[in-house]
Amino acid sequence: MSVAIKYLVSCVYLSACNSGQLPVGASVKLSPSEHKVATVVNNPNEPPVCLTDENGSYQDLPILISVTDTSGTPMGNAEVLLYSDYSGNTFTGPDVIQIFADTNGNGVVDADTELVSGIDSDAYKTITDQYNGTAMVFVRMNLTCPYSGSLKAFVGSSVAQAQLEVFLTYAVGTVEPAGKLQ
Ligand SMILES: [Ca+2]
Repeated sequence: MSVAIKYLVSCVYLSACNSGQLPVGASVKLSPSEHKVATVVNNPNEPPVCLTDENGSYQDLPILISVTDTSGTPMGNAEVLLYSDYSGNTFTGPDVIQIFADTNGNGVVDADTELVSGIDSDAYKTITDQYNGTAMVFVRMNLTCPYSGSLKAFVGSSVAQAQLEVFLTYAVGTVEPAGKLQ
């Protein structure tokens, strides 16, 4: 049996011969690449603290991951590694940014079963769709305190970041303190 035929036969059994074999020059992109949210301070004398319990507020943001080859063609079956700042598995303080995988495909976060950035979570890996070269995750941004962090995606030697920020604004009629709260 020739080498070529052996390769074809093994492909039949493995079904995804190109998975994990990225050509040099694969490129990853995150959309949106930036998201900033204002949180209102009603009493400037009480700096906000991060609330991660049921009293906290949050926003869920879908982020599209796209992988292309050197000619810009969508690349399917590419493995993407995802990390976030201030998550349970990357930070010792309150996990104000959480990554969720919509594993049941209903288009929204199911917090009890879809968290992939918890304190015990391994680094999250996802695979791009074989036809359009994309994948999607949700980030849950806690809105109770200010921070600036990012979601980072790695594919081979390519890195993309989505900047995620919550900043303070002061309610009308309040006097902004002289020092910056952040
Ligand atoms: Ca879901």
